[in-house]
Amino acid sequence: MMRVFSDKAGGTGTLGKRGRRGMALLMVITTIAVLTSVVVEFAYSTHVDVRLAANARDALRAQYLAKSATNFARVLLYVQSLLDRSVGQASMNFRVWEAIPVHGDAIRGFVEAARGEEEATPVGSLPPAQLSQHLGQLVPAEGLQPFGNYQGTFFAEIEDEEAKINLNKLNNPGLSGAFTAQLVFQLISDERWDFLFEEENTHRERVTREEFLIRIKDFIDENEVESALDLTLATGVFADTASDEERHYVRYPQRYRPKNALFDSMDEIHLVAGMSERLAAAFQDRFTVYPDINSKLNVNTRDPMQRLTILRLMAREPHHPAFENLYTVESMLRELDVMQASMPFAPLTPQQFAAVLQMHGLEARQDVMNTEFSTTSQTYTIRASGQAGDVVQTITTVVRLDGGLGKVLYYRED
Ligand SMILES: [Ca+2]
Repeated sequence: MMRVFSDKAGGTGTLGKRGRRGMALLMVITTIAVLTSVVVEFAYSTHVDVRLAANARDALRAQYLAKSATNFARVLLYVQSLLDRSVGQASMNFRVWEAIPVHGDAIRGFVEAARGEEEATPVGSLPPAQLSQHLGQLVPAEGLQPFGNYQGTFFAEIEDEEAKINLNKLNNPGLSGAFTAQLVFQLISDERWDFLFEEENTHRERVTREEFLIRIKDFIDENEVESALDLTLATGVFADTASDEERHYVRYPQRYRPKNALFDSMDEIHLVAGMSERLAAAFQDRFTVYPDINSKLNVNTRDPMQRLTILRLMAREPHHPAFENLYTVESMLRELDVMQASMPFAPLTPQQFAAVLQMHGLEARQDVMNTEFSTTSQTYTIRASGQAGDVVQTITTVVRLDGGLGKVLYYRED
């Protein structure tokens, strides 16, 4: 290379030497620039790789922390089922899953207290655990983190599914089906929901409150004709008509048919004709499809709107003027709060709701008192979260208690 340059520089006499030096400097600078960009690129991609690996590690940790939270919650619900089975002794009526929080810090504190303070080891102070020498051999115990030592945190919320209105019960032809239809209608008839029944969904459809009930019933019932609704009847509020229920589904861009079987998950609610995202979102916390079709509505809900719905449906006159009087309604709800506060983790009973009605001069229906309402539940949703570093993983599990840790009806990792 030098020869090439010297050949070129040869004719320029005294300037040749300086020209060669300048050229060499230029080459050195160029080389350094190229090398710098390569090194920076390498450092950057290494940094990204490290971050990716750390993220993957945290995601895995968070996932297992969320699984731990789910398992803790399931144990708690198992304890609840043992307590529920010994009902009869009033003293055993205790909502243990409401009293004990599933929270990583609380559990860690408990574990450390049980182990004794002098043994408490700060997280990360131990060397990493050894691996087993050969596949299938036990991992040596020394160096392992003791139980309760982990990085990150977890917690779980438990929801009582049987305190929500079971939409699958609309398919029940007897008193229970009629009662469920009245419950749903009562809940959605509040005027604050007017806008949901006035706006169009993405298919430019609009449904009335009655149509909303009919579409849900037709989606799950076995037959293929549209139903008519008469909420004044005590049983059989839905009657068959001559028109075809499928006509509401065939005009969709992706045609499908009503399921004609009970809902298996709340996600299926979105498939019902005329449903909008906002309509589904407004009621998804108050409706359920998971409990047994014969299970009763648990009166133990913290939702004032749901409590008012129960009071109304329990009253002999659901449209009594007392329910339109804001002062009376607030007084009834406050009375329930007082009862709840006097025994925080004991379940409220249908009889207590009836007593509140009586205090306000209303009479309770005796026919539904024990056939439609209950104080215990078998079906629960566990919303568990695990957090490690910046990563949060959540797991939603619906379990129905069966004497053991329960049967999983729905499972979803996000
Ligand atoms: Ca049907």
